[in-house]
Amino acid sequence: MGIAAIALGSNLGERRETLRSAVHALSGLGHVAAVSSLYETEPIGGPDQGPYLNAVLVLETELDPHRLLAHLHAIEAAHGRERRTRWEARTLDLDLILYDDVVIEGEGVTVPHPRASERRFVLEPLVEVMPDAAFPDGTKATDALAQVLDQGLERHGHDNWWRHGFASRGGWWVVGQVVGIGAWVVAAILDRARFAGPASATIGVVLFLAGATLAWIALRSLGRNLTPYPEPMRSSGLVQTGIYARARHPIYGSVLLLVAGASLLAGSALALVFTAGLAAFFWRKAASEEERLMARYPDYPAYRSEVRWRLIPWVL
Ligand code: A4P
Ligand code: MG
Repeated sequence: MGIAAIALGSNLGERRETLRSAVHALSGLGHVAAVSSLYETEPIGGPDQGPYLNAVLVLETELDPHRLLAHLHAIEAAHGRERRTRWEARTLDLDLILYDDVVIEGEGVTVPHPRASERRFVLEPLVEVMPDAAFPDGTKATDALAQVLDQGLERHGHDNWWRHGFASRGGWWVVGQVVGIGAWVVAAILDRARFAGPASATIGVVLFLAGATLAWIALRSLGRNLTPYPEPMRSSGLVQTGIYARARHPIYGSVLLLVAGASLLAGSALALVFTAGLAAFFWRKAASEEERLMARYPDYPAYRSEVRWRLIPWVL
């Protein structure tokens, strides 16, 4: 278990919301031991750009520094980070400042972050959450901070700015799902204009059984990782095997097959229309989920390009 200090910065877009979402994503990488206040800071270096919001987070994690940095890049990418010019404006920058008292000067990873000790926007929040922080050469963060107090910075009140609730876990998608399925049930029960026939009944049975089978297989593969929220469970790993090697969101696919089959069995055209609505809904919900999965798992983009079916293997 390592203790990492991670600096967060944003000066493009909805800065506060981006940083809050980043803290949420980081909480999936271990235990968040502390989060500093937000600081409004003058940009240092780079082209002309707007002021930053900065903060520092302390993470207890099982990930080693290389792996952790790969996750930080994945979270940056999921928040729209583009890299063109060095030190340019960015939606989200996540820098690994310290990792225990490890020193790395390797390909792609430098720890401690080489410029951390010259920057008030890193040192001030760092000292807030780790008052005894020191660099491996023995320099105390408080001493380094005393040298850079001329850099412009203003602390926002500490108002638990990073706390995330129902909405940031994707709670409204769950509400939409309950309402959508409820509307389908009402449509299937109340529809007066019924149709019937052996062909539609047969197709209905086939779809329903296919849906039940897919649900059974997918639930067995997913096990305890199942959650109604788009946000993946904190403890869960990325499931890529079994039916998940054929479709990325087979449980949504199974629900669609079940409701399509049941609509045909009920002989309700209205229920079929609602089934189409549910298909569009699950398509979008799965996309929202994938943004979160990409922030959590650096391997997700490769998994997504390998497994092309989103909801139902070989169909959708
Ligand atoms: N890299 C190697 N080690 C690390 C590490 N410990 N943490 C690599 C983070 N990244 C590390 O980073 C450049 C390369 O460093 C990457 O390939 C990464 O794998 P980057 O994030 O692509 O680019 P960057 O952020 O523009 O570069 P850098 O050198 O991290 O910039 P800085 O020094 O972080 O400066 N002013 C204010 N007020 N607030 C800010 O937050 N940020 C910067 C960025 C400039 N001015 C600022 C702020
Ligand atoms: Mg950076």
